[in-house]
Amino acid sequence: MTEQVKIIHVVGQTSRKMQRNRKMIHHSVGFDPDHQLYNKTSRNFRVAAAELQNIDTAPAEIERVIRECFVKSAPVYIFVPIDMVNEHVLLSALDNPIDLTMPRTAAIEQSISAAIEAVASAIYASKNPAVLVDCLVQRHNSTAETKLLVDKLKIPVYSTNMGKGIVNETDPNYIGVYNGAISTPGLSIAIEASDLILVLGSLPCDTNTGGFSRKVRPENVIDITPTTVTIQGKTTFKDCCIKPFLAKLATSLISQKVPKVTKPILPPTAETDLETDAITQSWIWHRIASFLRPHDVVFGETGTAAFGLPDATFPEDITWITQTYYGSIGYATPAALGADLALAELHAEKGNPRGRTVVITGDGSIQLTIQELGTMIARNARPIIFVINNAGYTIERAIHGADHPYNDVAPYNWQAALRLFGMSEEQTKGCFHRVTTKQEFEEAVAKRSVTDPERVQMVEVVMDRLDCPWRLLSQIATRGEAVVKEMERAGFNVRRPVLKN
Ligand SMILES: Cc1ncc(C[n+]2csc(CCOP(=O)(O)OP(=O)(O)O)c2C)c(N)n1
Ligand SMILES: [Mg+2]
Repeated sequence: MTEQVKIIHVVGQTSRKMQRNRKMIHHSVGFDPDHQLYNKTSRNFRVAAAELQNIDTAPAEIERVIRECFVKSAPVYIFVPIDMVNEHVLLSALDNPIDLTMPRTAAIEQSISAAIEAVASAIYASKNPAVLVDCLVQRHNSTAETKLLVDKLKIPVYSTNMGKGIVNETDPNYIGVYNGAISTPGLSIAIEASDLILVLGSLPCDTNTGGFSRKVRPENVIDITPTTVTIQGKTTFKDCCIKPFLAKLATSLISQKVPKVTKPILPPTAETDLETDAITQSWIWHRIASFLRPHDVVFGETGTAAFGLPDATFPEDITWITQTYYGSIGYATPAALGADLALAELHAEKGNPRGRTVVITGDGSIQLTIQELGTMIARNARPIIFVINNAGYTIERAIHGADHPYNDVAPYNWQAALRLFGMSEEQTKGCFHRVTTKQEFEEAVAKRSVTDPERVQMVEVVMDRLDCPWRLLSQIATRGEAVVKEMERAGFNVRRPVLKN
């Protein structure tokens, strides 16, 4: 729900008779158990549910919630009592594919047309407009439409931490990541000077807005959400589905009327730590960027990775998956399994490019879901997993208790992990790489087994326990001076964000 991701959760239940009789079947809660308790509990975490109690309506109910899942881009549930699986339905129910297109009524068309007219007039009347692209564009399947729009506009384009990879970051109009006061030098000044910002698919949580430090006035914004368009803080058009809206906007704009904007020239972002052999946070994200290739699916796990990777300029056509709003550690590893199986399937069945799945996770996060390595190995998935071994919860050390033992994690033997989860001794040799210096990192990522993997690759990257990306420390610093002092006492080198009122 929080991240607006499509999930179809199929939940088995006790038989309808047991439900009626409130039998004390194992896994129920309490005496006289309500067998719908878990169903009821999930109400705030879904947009639709099919409670399959009646076989006559079950096929239509399943189709209804699958459609809801796609149209609303959010989780749905299908509850299947165990006795329902023996019921029969007509095979013809499968004849017609489920309609996953966005609703198109006359009222919606009218709203979209009126919104397009208003957006176009605002753009034509502006002097130095810009575009800010955020992750809900991708979650609502509107990446292609966004690309069409920015190609047409040819004005400066920015992304957010979570919205990276949607537009081409190597395009001359792409400026960088806007994260409020926690942006690279000059960047926030450049975008905040725009008299009109088209904000697409915004997810305005703290970790995606530099702790709410964006200085953008509503009267300078056209806010295009998955379902509404608001013009400069005044008029809101409802029922504007983002996908058809952006597609139509891109085709209806008249290029000659869009103002020509001089691209802001920003100071180069200097890399630091070049003199040390050690692998540092300021070095690794740029280096990982040059490892990436078009069509890769890249996961930045919550931790230093999610805050470091926004420094990387991606090649074209990267799918960037991170979830720093909900921020549940352990997400990246099983999600990467799903992504890699999907990439293989889409390649085999539709001829899509077989991109690679690249995961950058932490030694803490991966411990929550490491068993999925077993599924990866068993199913011949082949993600490249970079495990940042910094001896614990480094992000949490920066937040509080740098030396407290609750931020330590059990030091695993990562090489043995692949073996434990089912890879043969022989294969493990070509699939595990432990790197402690920049040189070793370079050697590992130059190997063909890593660049073009045939099975799971694990690169254990050893880094200092107190090394953090500047963006993370600045993010934490938005919480106030006392927090900065605590970080500095612990030895962190904090780049203070300038928080204007
Ligand atoms: C399920 C869950 N538990 C706890 C947290 C709090 N938390 C956020 S990041 C983090 C530590 C991540 O450590 P690691 O993966 O090693 O990344 P590092 O910062 O060290 O690179 C923790 C415990 C969370 N976000 N989600
Ligand atoms: Mg760690």
